[in-house]
Amino acid sequence: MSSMNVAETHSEAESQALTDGFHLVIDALKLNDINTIYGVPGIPITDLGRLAQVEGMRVISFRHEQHAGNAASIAGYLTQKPGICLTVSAPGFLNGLTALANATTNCFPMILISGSSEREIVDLQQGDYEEMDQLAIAKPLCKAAFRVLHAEDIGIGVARAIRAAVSGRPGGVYLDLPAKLFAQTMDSVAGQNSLVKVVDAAPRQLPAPESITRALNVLKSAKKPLIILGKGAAYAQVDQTIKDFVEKSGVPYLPMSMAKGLLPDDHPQSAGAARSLVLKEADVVMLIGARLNWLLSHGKGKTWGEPGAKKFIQVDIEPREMDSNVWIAAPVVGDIGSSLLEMNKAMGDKWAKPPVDWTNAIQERKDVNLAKMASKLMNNQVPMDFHSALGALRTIVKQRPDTILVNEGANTLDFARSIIDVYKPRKRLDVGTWGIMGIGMGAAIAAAVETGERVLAVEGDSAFGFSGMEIETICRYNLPVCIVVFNNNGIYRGTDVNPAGGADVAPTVFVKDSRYDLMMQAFSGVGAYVTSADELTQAVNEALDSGKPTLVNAIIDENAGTESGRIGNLNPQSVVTKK
Ligand code: ADP
Ligand code: TZD
Ligand code: MG
Repeated sequence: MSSMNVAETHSEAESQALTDGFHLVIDALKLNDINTIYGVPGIPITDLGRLAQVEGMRVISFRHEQHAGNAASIAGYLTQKPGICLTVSAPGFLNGLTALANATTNCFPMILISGSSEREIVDLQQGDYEEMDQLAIAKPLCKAAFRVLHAEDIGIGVARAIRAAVSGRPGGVYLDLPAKLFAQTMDSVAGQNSLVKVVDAAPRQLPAPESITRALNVLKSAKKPLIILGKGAAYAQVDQTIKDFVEKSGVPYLPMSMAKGLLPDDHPQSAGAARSLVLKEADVVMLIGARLNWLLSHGKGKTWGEPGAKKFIQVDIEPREMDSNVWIAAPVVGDIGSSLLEMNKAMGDKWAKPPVDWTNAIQERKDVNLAKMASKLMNNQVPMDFHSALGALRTIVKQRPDTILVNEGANTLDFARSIIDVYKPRKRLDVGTWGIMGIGMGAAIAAAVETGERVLAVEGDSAFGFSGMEIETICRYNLPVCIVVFNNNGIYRGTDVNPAGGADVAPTVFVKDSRYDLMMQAFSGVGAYVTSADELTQAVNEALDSGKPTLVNAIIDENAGTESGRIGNLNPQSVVTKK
């Protein structure tokens, strides 16, 4: 009888097998093919990271949450699955929040999952460990924010977060998981049944047929048409459809910085090297996954020539983007894949190419500008200027078109954007819509982790500093990242002096000749110090051959840069005359 009892108790325990909040979060993510977490451990999520590793997830642990968040957002951009950033309460959450807001601004899908303190204490403001009403603070800074209080709701909470992040215009989502949730238990079968595998998380959005006809009529009427491709077009991963459309139409196109490579930058229809001409002169401009924000001077003003002389066509998934800055004559609201597919069909095989006057004028301008640039690129002077250093990197990227280029800084950004050609889609990651410094190492890490490709991060010395400590993360995971720091001793240039003549240096100036290469060596990475284009070429090629974490400290003439790179015009002028 006693043995009988033992057996019964045993089977009862089996049928009562339990799961908990930790496991349900991990199972919910894995069920939706999310297999990587970027984060920083601590109370209450340390065990979540450990258990995620046990369950076969890749957990990339950073030195600061902002960079983990930037990595998650770039993972989202590259894969169309929301990147996951995992943070601790209040301060960790706030560190991640910048990245969440930046992701939302850039239309990148990510989910910031943050542990939080006890609701009862937080809501009475009784001073809990890392107390903060995180949900309320996140809400205005992201696309959607949710909190899960009960283990049986984890599946639904994760599903809602995924849908909110990737459907329609993608963006950042906040998921608040209070400490108590993780230890809550429930029957494991019921737990598994509570999970949701999201079906069709980002449904196609078919454009209205009349919007397609309207758009093509406007395009057909153009004498000087122009297409502008934005990073929404790169995100959409419909590369062939876009190429077909651009080539069928014969219309010159301009890629926004992260759309470079959707068609190779040396494509005959690229108007990249005649940017000011085409923006000013075009009579019909078709925007595909690009917004008329500050990066395009809001579609008006001097850049755009004669006021009211242009008609705009805009293809975007977000209806409210239309008319946000100027009148859109032909809005096409739909996903880019479906919209361009319809247009390709409707254009047939006899679509008339744009007038040759227009395409010839563009070609002439391109030839002049490219010749002007070419003469500056090839020289081996010491110290390097931006052109000689970038000329070397331009050649390397041409030889290695699969390399993912990460780029931030002011002059370092602006020069690299126009000098380094990109040959394949989603191979250029940069400061995005905000022009934010600090995306560098997070983007580089995510690019390496998500694609397995070599990564070349071209960084201003100031830009690098924002996320520089993550080189330890790069070394720890042995990622094939080569960082080139454009060391010009400061922000924009290294020559400013304190106008008051005091002991402090000017606000834009750093320690002269800083040895960023030695930082890398401190973590057993490869550090190189180079002063000429030839040395730079050699160091970067070695890094990309070996795949070893490398930092190349590239000495750039400290006089070479200009204030704010190419956006100095955005600096307000002081109206108070100095005494
Ligand atoms: P850029 O900075 O390169 O000009 P933006 O970030 O300003 O690009 O614009 C990207 C646009 O692409 C956003 O308006 C977004 O709504 C849109 N978008 C993103 N994904 C898609 C998609 N799959 N289909 C259509 N539009 C999209
Ligand atoms: N802080 C953040 C988060 N983003 C910013 N864009 C800035 C500050 C302001 N800023 C720029 O816009 S560029 C830049 C800063 C600090 C650095 C430029 O210096 P650099 O590049 O060394 O990176 P160059 O090549 O010297 O111009
Ligand atoms: Mg600098």
